[in-house]
Amino acid sequence: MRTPLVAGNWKMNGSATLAEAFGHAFTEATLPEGLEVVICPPFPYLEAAQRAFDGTPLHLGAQTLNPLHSGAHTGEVSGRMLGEFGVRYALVGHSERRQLYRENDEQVFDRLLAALSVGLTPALCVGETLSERDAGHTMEVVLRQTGFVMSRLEPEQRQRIVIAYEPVWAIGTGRTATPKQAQEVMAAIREHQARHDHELASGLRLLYGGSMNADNAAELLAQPDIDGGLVGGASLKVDDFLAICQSAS
Ligand code: G2H
Repeated sequence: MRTPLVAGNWKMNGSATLAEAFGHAFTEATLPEGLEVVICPPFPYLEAAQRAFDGTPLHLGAQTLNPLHSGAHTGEVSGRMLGEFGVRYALVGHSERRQLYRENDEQVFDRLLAALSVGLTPALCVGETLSERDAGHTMEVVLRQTGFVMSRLEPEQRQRIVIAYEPVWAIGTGRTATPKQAQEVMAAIREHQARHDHELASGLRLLYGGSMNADNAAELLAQPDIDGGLVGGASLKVDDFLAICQSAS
């Protein structure tokens, strides 16, 4: 049995006040049994969020981390520092990091390793662009991105990661992958891993991300290979995010 997970990625949005609102709402909320819920706020709000989420089912995640523990890297934040704020998860390889900050597969892998080394659960984001989909290269791109990381990890490390499939054309566009499209790619990711390690593949948590909202979440989350969601825009509204969490079971 895979533990379902819904993670909110605030990106460069939100506030300490929003973190407090989430804390209040989730103190009272009834969630599906066993569901893990994570919020990834911008770094400056981590402390406020840690305080606000205390005693609630909400866990903290980071949107990125530096591959190193410390050093002369102006503007960067290490996994060890994140751990001091109770952070448990870290996104790596989000398409915005790959596109806007030129992160390549090697750099994504280094960040993921850094997360594992300090006990954080990395959520590896993968996904194809619209032109790659139109050219029929979806599977090739997604399996290359996942394979690059998985093939370099020890078996024990592979069990500690989560993979988020986020088609780039569905991110922040309001254009969601259909449940069938998402399921198809996510089943392929699992099948590909199963060729190497069946047990690992059946325990691997796969999240869908890309314009998930309160209206489309239930159908997406009902797909057999979708174990949760990575939610951007809709994670900035308490009621919408709560509704998405409640539709996961
Ligand atoms: C994909 C997702 C969250 P949104 O980036 O990672 O964002 O739900 O706004 O498409």
